[in-house]
Amino acid sequence: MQAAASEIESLRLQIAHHDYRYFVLDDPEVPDAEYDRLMRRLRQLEAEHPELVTPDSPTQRVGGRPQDQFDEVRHLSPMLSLENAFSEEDVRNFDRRIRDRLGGDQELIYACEPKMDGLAISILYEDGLLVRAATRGDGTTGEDVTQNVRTIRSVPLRLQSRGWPARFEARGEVFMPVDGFRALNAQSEGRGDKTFANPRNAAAGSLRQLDSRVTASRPLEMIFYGLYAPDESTLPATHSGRLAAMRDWGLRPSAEARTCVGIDAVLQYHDEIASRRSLLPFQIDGVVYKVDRIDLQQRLGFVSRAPRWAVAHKFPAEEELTLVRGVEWQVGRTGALTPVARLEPVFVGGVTVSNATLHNIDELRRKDIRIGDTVIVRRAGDVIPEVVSVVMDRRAPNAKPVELPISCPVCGSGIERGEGEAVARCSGGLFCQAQVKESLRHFVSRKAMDVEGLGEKLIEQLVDRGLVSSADELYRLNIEMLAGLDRMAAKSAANVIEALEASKNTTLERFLFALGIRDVGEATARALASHFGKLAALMEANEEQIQQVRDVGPVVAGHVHAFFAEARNRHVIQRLVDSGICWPDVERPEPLASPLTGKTVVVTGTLSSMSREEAQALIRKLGGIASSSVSSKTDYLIAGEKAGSKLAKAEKLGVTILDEESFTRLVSTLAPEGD
Ligand code: 9MJ
Repeated sequence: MQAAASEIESLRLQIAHHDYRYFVLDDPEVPDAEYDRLMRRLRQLEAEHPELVTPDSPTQRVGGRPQDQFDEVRHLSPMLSLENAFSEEDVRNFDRRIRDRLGGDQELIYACEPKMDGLAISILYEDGLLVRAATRGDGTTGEDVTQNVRTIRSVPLRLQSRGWPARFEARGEVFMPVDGFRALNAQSEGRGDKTFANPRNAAAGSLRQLDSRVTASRPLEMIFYGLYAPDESTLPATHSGRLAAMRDWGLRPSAEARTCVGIDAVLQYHDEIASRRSLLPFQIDGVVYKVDRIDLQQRLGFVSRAPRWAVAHKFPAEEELTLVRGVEWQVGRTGALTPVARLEPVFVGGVTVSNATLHNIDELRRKDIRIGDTVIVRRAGDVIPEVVSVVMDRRAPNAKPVELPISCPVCGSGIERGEGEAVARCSGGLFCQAQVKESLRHFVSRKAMDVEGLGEKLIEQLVDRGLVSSADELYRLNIEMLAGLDRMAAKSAANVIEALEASKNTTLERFLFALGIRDVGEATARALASHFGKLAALMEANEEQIQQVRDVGPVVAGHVHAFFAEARNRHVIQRLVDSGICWPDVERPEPLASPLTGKTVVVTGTLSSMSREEAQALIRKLGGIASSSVSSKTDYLIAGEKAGSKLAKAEKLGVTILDEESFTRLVSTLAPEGD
């Protein structure tokens, strides 16, 4: 019994220490497996000795039965709110005001920290043990959410023993990191449950659970930024000192907290955090500045509930409400129809937004966006604005559902939608002016043929006036044809012609990318160019041969093959080449002469020395064709562990079968070192 008690105590101390290393220092000492082993042992001992279980044991985070309601709690001292500043000027005024009040002309030291966008929580610790946790409520009384806060693993149930006051409240923000929020929503969506509009709502919803087992399943975290003890004299004399003390005790402050001397340094801190805002793993809605010295804080005092010594410098909101005025369909280069919401202009994320992409019809249906709806619009960092969700409470009875058009809004051709595909497409091809314009824009873009000065407006005019309907016709333009267009002086016309001329010297990969073959981005264009070396070789290749290119699967190979099979495309390519477009030969390592040269090889089962993909890459390097299905054309089958139906089929067809050892022996004598 005595032995069990002391082992239990030792395990709890070790676990608390590892929690501290992991959550506070972000520097774990042991692998997860060791931590899990300690927890398992503790659970086992506690099961054998239930009388030794105490509430601060790490096994006791999830409480007993669900509660009926949350009790009211009175905070030891009121929980404060913060005054807001929205501009540099507001912040400078704040600094001037308090310096005037303090009557000195010295620069002040400010403690600066991100303003977490979560829920303010106050936790009462007595003799180092978590005894109570409460929401802010009206500032004086809040709701008792102890059972739920106990489930948050970055909140210690027992403090590291390092000189904390016998009784104090630690204050901070409970929040849900963005990754956890996304995963939670994906899970809910998979189950057909309702999703949360943002991490803040998700954190609030998770803390408001009457069943703490639900809260325990949510990825909540807590960051601490305040301390209140009945006896102030026991606490450090600065805010930054208090954050450091809390960190020592196991209460994690923000890793971004800094002190700044003077308001210029404070504003610099603001800009620095603002520029990293979208990279942080959690959402923040501003930065908070606090006079660092507590004696000065006390001299400054409060106006109603807000301290004079602190201010929240808010970032422009990343989410705002606005109205959907209409939904239009844009036709892309490959005919894909993208619904775009026309919005009542709204200032969000630092810019005025009046359009937002709705991606595709499925997304539009899933979010159930209707014309006339009030929606949440989000713009974070440099990301394209998006409609997050509809505010259903505000839906008007006459809100109009959006339908996929039956014909292309630009050319009137039929709309096609492949089985199981999210994207609907205009079937008009190059008959559709929208597709022509988009493909020309792509053709001349920087990473494609890089024709400087040939912008969207000019392409629009060229197509609308019937001067150009395919890429090859760009190279038949002359100065006279251009000079007649709107806003086209003789000089700029000459520049465009010159840029077109200059673009003729290109590379095969740029040319392939410029053609705008479906699913062929820069990387695939590069892979195709280096694999085939010559345009003619690619144009004559069959699908199986195209699939031999690194990272090209059957779908892309199908698109590439279909593109070159189309007479109109071959014609355009011929004319482009005739107009003088050229590129240097692609340097390509000659495939080694090997027993696999020209042979069709299938890999099946699990290989111990490499993955199946690696084996296929080796086969290609040795001049073989890596195929995925066994047929009478298969020359070799490489069979690893647990080979199944392919092995059986190969045996039946009399295909030569190599085991892993024979295969590795073969390639080790032939494959050059490295890649
Ligand atoms: C947040 N939300 O991150 C305060 N806050 O200080 C920080 N909130 C605060 N400080 C006094 N970092 C009242 C509220």
